[in-house]
Parts: sequence; C-alpha cells; structure tokens
Amino acid sequence: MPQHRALEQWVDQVASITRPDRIHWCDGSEEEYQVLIEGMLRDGTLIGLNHQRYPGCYLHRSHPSDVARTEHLTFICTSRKEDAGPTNNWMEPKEARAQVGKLFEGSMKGRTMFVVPYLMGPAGSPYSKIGVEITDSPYVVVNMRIMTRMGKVALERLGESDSFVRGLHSLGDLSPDRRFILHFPEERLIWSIGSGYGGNALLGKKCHALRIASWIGREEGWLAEHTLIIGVEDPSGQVTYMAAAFPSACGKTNLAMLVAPLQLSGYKVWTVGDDIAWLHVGPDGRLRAINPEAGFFGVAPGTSVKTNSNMLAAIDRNVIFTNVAVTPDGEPWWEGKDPTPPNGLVDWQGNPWTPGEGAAAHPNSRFTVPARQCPSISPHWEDPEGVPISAIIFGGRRARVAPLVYQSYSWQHGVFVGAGMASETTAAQSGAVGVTRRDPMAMIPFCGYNMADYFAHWLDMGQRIAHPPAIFHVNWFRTDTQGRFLWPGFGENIRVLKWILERVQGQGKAAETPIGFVPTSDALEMDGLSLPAGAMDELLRIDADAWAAEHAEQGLFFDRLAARLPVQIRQEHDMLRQRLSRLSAT
Ligand code: GTP
Ligand code: SPV
Ligand code: MN
Repeated sequence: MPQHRALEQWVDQVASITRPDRIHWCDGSEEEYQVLIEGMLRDGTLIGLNHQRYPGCYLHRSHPSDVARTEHLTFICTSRKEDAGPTNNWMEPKEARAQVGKLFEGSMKGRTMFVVPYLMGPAGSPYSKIGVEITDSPYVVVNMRIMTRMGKVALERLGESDSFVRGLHSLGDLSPDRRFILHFPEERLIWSIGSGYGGNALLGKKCHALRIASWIGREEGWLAEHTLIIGVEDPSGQVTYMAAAFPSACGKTNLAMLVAPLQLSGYKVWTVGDDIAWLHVGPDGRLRAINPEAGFFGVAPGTSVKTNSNMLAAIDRNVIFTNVAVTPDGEPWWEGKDPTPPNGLVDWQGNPWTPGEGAAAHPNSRFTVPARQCPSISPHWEDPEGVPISAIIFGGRRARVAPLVYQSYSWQHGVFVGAGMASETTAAQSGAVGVTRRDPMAMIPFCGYNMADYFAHWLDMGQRIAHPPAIFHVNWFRTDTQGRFLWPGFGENIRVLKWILERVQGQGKAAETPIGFVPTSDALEMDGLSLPAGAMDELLRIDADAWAAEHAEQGLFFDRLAARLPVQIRQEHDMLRQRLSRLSAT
C-alpha cells in the first residue's frame, strides 16, 4: 500500500520495537470481525452468551485490577509543563519516551499486531478526523469496530496524507506498576501500555476524541467536549438540540435516551450521542455538534426497562459485555437490571455469587453496542454538518448545594458556571467513590491542555458564535437528610428539559437568584408526578451557607490556575460573591 507511506513507515518502526509475530491490517469487515471473535472464544478472551436471547453477544472478563480508567497513570506530555497545566499529570516528552519506550520493547512478542485505521465522526463530515491505533489486543479491535468507523473507510479518507492521530497500544503485562497512558498533543501521538480497559485502551475515545482533540480544537477554533447530544421534540413536532456535559457515570447515556412519562408523551428525546461532542461554529453562525463516535460504551449497572428502555432494547444483539454477571441461562446480568437477582449467578470474576456478597457485576461493568441499534437514534445523528445546539447543560452529582436546575445569565456567566462545577467521584475511574472534586465542564480527566487556557478558549468561542446557546446547570442527585434522592430522575428529567426548552424560547417562569435563573416553585410541569411535601422547595433552594462554602472552594481551585486564569472568570467569581452576600443579608 504505497499510497499510505507515512502510515507504513510508522507501522514498520513500531513493529521493529514491539516485535510482534504477525501484523494484521484491519479492513473493518464483518468477516474480519467474526474471525477475531472466534479466536477470542477459543483462547477464552471472550465467552459466548445465550445466542437465542442475545445473538452476537459476548462477555469479556478483564483482569481484576484493570476495570476502570486510571487517572493517576494518565499524562499529558507537552514540551512546556505550563501547557499541560496544574490539573494534568505531566511528563517531559523525551523522558516519557525513554521511560515508557522501554516497556514497549518486545511487548508484542508472540502476539499479533493489529493496525486499526479509524474515523472519528461521520464519513462525509468536514469535521471528522482520522486516527490509527496499533494494538496487540483483539478485544480492543472488535470494540473499536463498534465505537468508530473502522478500516477501509478511514484508509480511503487518509489517502496519501500523513495527517492522522497515531495511537500505540499494548497490553504489556497488564500490571498497574507498568501502566501508562501518555498523550503527546504537539505530535498528535498517544502511547498506552498495561491496560485493556475502554478509556485507557480504545484510543479513539477519551485519548483521541477528547485529550488530543481538545488541543487541536483550541488551535483550530472548535471544542471537544465530554457531552451527550440530544434533540428534544416538542408536541408541535419541532426539534431543539441540546448538549449536556456530566462527569463519568453521572447520567449522560441515560439522559441521551430518555423516555418521557405518559403525561408528557408529546415530548420525545432523539439520541445523537451519549458521551462526546465536537462543536464547531457552523456557516450559519450557530454552534454545530457532531458525535465523533459510532457506538456506545455504556455503564451496565442501573440499566433497566424502567430507567432506560431504549438502551435495554439496543443491547440484546451484537454487544460486547465487559465484567457483567451471567445467569445460569447464559444471559448477562447486573445490579438494577431486575428488582431481585436471579438464582445461580456467576459474578464478574467468574465465581458463583451469593446475595449479600457484594456486587455480582462490577460497578463499572459496561457494554459496547453500535449506536444504530438504539431505537431513539436521531435521523440526523450522522448529518455531516452536525446538529445546531440551542442549549448547553452542565451537571454534576451533588448531594447538596446545586439545585435541580438553573440558567446562567449570559455566555460568560455560563462558562463560569461550567468552570465552577464539582461532582462526586464514581466507579468509572479507579480510586475512592463519592468524593467531591472540582470537575470543570466534566473535563478534568480529559482536557489535553492547561485548564485556564481552556476557559479562555470557551470565552473566545462565545465571541465567535452569532447565536450562542443558553447555558444551564442541572443536578439529579440532591438528597434528603436520610440520603435518599429528592428527584426521581431518569424519564422524569423531561420535566427539566421542558423548562430548559421554554427558557430557550423566551418563556418558562424563573426567579433571579445569586447563582442564576432558578424555576419558580410552580414552573416545572408536574402533571402525573407527586413529590413528598417540601421536596420541590428543597430541590430549588439556594442555601446561603452551602453556597458561601462552595464559593470558597471554587476560589481555591481558581487559585491553582491563577497564572493563566482569564480575568472574566475572576470577575464572575467576584460577582457571585457579591450576589451571595446580599442573599445572606436578607
Ligand atoms: P460515562 O459513560 O462514564 O461517561 O457515564 P454517563 O454519564 O453516560 O452515565 P450513565 O448515564 O451511564 O449513568 C451512570 C449511573 O448513574 C447509572 O448507574 C445510572 O443508573 C445513574 N443515573 C443516570 N441518570 C440518573 C438520574 O436521573 N437519577 C439517578 N438517581 N441516577 C441516575
Ligand atoms: C468515562 O469514564 O467517562 C467513559 C468510559 O465514558 S471510558 O471510555 O472508559 O472513559
Ligand atoms: Mn464518558
């Protein structure tokens, strides 16, 4: 294939270091996929599931120490440390190459090296980008085939160009002591070794489509965000597009596939994307979103007919499950799938499971499924020019402080709301669960450059969009004094989307508060839903003391970024303090 000379050279160079037994160039065909699956069934990497009920579905059990992203082993390797910024781990590029390069020496001996060309974004879109992942994991290859447009289509688009994101991945020995996920944004290069887990190993996803793409987006004038994309259809049939950024395992997939309750069945949510959006200023002066992915890598626990019937309907065929439990009939199972667990479950590590023994499925067990199988997939999900975004929604997992929903006063204030976000940690990353951490725009693990420069880029984008989207903040996770969720969430979240829609259209009742526009107590449509007495007031309450503490926490975070923090963020932070002081005075 002389027409891909730059790629060939890189492949040769990698092979001379990693020394695989064979090299396989992936074409992305169905036949190739089946051959890989059969090989993995033979060597035990995959386990077949009940093929009557779950045709084309398989289970992978990962190494028990390799079940989530490992942020402490993830690095941004820019020539200057300041360009990675204080919120990223940094390694000097030469030192990183020396230290981690050694681990790649001979790492593919006895294995096949797969060359995986892929496209992030629809085939015909001017906003799509090409990547090539070299990996020694067939599990990664089959997942990449679901998550991206993989093989021939990408090679054809590449042609003779040498402009593609290079991703080198090896399982190594899977030891966390020799695990590194390195990004060299200046060279459009990713090195990942020692993990087979999704976000660490499917390099098209968080490594390329967020960390490297966020860097490219700043250079080229667009945004790469940890954001779902939906179209909300109102009873008149009009569809309004929204993008929502929540941290990992905080409800993007569920909101992206929301089914409205009966009383609001005139509203319908269309799914465009569930995890990542690339946002460009379109020729029409609107912010246009494409979903760079072709599949969903979703959280299994909690997925049920009640919470996400669209997803449940999507994952009964052609799915790769990772770290779920299995029933005696060979069906996948996870906590929350049914109210009571079936008898005779085998847990995610392959051992017989008894109730009360901890979770049967790993809390971060996942499924990989083609997006086109989702019943709510939008007819516009592959539109080359993207869909026009009217609202951006930030959100976190906050037991207190953040109300159910509020609207920012302006683009600049909205960027500040995103910059000031925090959320409680989940099982999607290794480490403690439930710890509140600052997570601006849900991008703290994914921004490939200095977070202060990132805020500046957001502010700058606002200047360049003729019709900037309105910016909101939501919180489905506020709890009462007993720790129970105050808001039912899931399908009922349509009530909040309806208010957001109304606000975008210049309607919707709201009160001006120190933090932004908050719905009045009668503003949300409550037909068919009764909350316990006082719950709505609590959900919408701005607690002066809690917000004073929140303001202080934000200040500490902004202090870390002080060297490059845009003055507008400081101004908004000061204005919030002034407005809050008036609240506590009354
Ligand atoms: P990533 O794929 O990690 O980026 O996660 P995500 O943001 O797509 O999260 P997802 O929708 O998969 O939800 C993660 C967990 O949050 C699941 O266990 C859900 O059941 C739960 N969840 C989602 N939406 C809601 C909600 O509205 N209310 C409550 N209480 N829980 C929710
Ligand atoms: C997340 O952790 O935000 C995910 C899963 O969407 S992963 O692809 O592993 O990053
Ligand atoms: Mn995610």
